Amino acid sequence: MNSPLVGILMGSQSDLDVMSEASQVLQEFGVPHEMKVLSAHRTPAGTAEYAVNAESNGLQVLIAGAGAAAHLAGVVAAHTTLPVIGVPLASSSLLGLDALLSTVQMPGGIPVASMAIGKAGARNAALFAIQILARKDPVLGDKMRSYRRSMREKIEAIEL
Ligand code: RP5
Repeated sequence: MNSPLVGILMGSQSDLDVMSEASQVLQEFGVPHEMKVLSAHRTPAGTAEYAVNAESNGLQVLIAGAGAAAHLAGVVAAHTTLPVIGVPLASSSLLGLDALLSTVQMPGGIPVASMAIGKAGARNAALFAIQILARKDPVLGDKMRSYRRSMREKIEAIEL
């Protein structure tokens, strides 16, 4: 097994169902990745350690999904200069709006690329990570073009 290029982090095991969407996409594209439960507030030291060592461990992009007052992506981004993609999750009574604002409203200086709430966001996080990796990997670029082509062809084939 090749060493992981993408790290998928989530704040709780209860986030796994949604964040597995990102893993599935990376699997489809043949991108080696790893998944970890790391919480910005429950395991702050472990989260910081993972982020600090991510680049030297060979990771190139990090995806962080969390719900409620979702500070995971921002905390991870504070500890690395790797690109960090945040996925807001609908795990509280505010249905993800809280997590969306927490993820997207990073103060200037430490960017987090925020995706949509939930499964669409998890899927897009993986696709965005692949687009980043594809800048240096022409085979991955070809796979992304073919993925787009197949989406287009499915729509064009619809006869009403
Ligand atoms: C966040 O709190 C997690 O990312 C999760 O979405 C939410 C609830 O976590 P649990 O109480 O289910 O562990 O930190």
